[in-house]
Amino acid sequence: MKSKVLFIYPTQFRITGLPIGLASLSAVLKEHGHSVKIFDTAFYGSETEKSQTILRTERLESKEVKDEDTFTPLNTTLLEKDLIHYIHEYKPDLIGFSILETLYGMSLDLSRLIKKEYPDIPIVAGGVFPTLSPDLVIGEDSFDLLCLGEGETSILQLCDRLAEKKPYTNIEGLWTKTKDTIIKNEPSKLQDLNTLPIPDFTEFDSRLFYKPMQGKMYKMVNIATSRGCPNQCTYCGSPQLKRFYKDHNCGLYYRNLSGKRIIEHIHYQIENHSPDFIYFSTENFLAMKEVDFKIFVEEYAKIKIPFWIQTRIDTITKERIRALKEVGLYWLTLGLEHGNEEFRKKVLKRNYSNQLFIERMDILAELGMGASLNNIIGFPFETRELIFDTIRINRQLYARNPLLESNVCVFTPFRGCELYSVCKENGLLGDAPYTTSQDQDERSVLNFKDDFGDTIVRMVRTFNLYVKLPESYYDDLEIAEESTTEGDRMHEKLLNICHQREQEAQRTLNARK
Ligand code: B12
Ligand code: SF4
Repeated sequence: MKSKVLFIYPTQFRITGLPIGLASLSAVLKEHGHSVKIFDTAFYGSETEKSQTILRTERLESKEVKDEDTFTPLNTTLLEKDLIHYIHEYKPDLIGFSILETLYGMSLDLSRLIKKEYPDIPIVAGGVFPTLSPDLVIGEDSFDLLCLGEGETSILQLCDRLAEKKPYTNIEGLWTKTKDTIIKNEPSKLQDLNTLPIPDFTEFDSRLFYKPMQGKMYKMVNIATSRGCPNQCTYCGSPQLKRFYKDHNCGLYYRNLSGKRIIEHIHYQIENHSPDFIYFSTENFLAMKEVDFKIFVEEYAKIKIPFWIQTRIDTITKERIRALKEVGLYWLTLGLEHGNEEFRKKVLKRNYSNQLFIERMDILAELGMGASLNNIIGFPFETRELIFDTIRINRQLYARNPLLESNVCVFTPFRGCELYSVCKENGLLGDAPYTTSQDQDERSVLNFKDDFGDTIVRMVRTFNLYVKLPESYYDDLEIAEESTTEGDRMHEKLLNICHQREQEAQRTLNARK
């Protein structure tokens, strides 16, 4: 007998892309004969609710996507009803939730509903949030088990034991609730990435494969060339996960796939899913060793599918970008995060100069490459002036390379991150024990003492207008910051001017070509 597992992937409305974690668990379980199904929440929402794609276009962060609906139509049925019906039909032996902090609220609602309807099916919580906040999550009645850290070996043993009807309270990596106690086992050792099976995406909703890129929807598969990251940014979960594994003697969190294995992953996904784009979801793609990079470039030249990477600015060199462009690199995402060198170094622990950032970005301009720049505003100790430092460097970069796109998001104090503790010590955290996705949009969840919270809302609304319009518009932009009738009118007017300027620039560029 084998086990039947249902993984629930709670995700924000229309956030597409494939989660490697669940795909990896799915591959391991199927390899050992267990069966897996996946239920996601991405396409439940009302037609009036704006997708992140639309919100990003409205903030001038990316090109308008006209065909989003064609590939990701909404479900017309009710989430809760569908989930219960799904469980009724599939009759799983185990239900597993994969949880990020912003989706914890939704995970609680759904797990409580399931527990009420099916009290005998064990429910296990796993993912970054349960790993970084295990006591909070295991304290919740609807979760019977919790997986600490990477789950491939723990979930397999759990499913084997369930199938054999054996006790499962002594499995590495699992916390188990009994009637009167919680049994807390140490996390399991970290995986050797090169020997793990290739992530299995076959059980995911086909709509999750589609992501926008430069105004068009593409069928994409995610490939993770590494896990973890060598850096220390204070607002990010990766350094905390690194510390967690180190403290528990599990090994080094930051690991890379060999160049040969990366190519095997790519071929496997192409054969199984025929993507028209590849998204390397690795945090820092170019941290790859030279020997693996060479194999990658040589082999990818035969693949001929455009791809998109995320990397850190200090990994960019002309030779590497040129080599990647020749084999299909279409787009890059880079974290700029803050424009003030001192603040970036001290508060964010991102230590590079603006000069270096500009020089490396010039390599992209020279090679005719576009990129998205991620920016964050609303950090503790930030001021309006400091936000303008971020705007200023984005302006400089945009003037040097009009193919760039700037994204802005509001700092979120994720539990377990270094800046979370700083916010706590400084009395900036609100009453809510965790952040939900609704909190995340444009208003900070921090309790700023003055009106800085309102400043953040105003700056999110106008960030890209400040980046893209000449400074002669700055007086008008101050009016456009306000959500008043006059402010809205001005905002609309400036957006139109900005669109016109971009269209003219595009026409000039086309004429030159
Ligand atoms: C790729 C990526 C994405 C992808 C894919 C998301 C996904 N769920 O995998 C996309 C682009 C969609 C994405 C989006 C977002 N992301 Co993201 N993302 C990442 C990134 C860079 C890598 C994730 C990954 O592939 N890891 C590798 C896999 C193998 O690890 P894993 O997913 O943790 O899974 C393992 C274990 O956790 C465990 N496990 C996981 N689930 C389960 C379930 C069960 C039942 C069990 C037993 C075990 C288990 O086993 C897995 C295999 O070993 C991480 C950084 C990081 N270091 O985690 C951020 C990260 C996860 N993202 C983060 C955030 C905040 C977001 C967004 C909210 C951002 C936003 N504002 O839009 C959205 C929300 C997404 C949504 N679903 O709605 C945060 C989460 C913070 C937190 N404390 O919860 C992270 C940690 C980055 C950060 N800033 O700190 N993201
Ligand atoms: S470089 Fe990116 S993934 Fe690495 S610690 Fe910093 S924010 Fe996190």
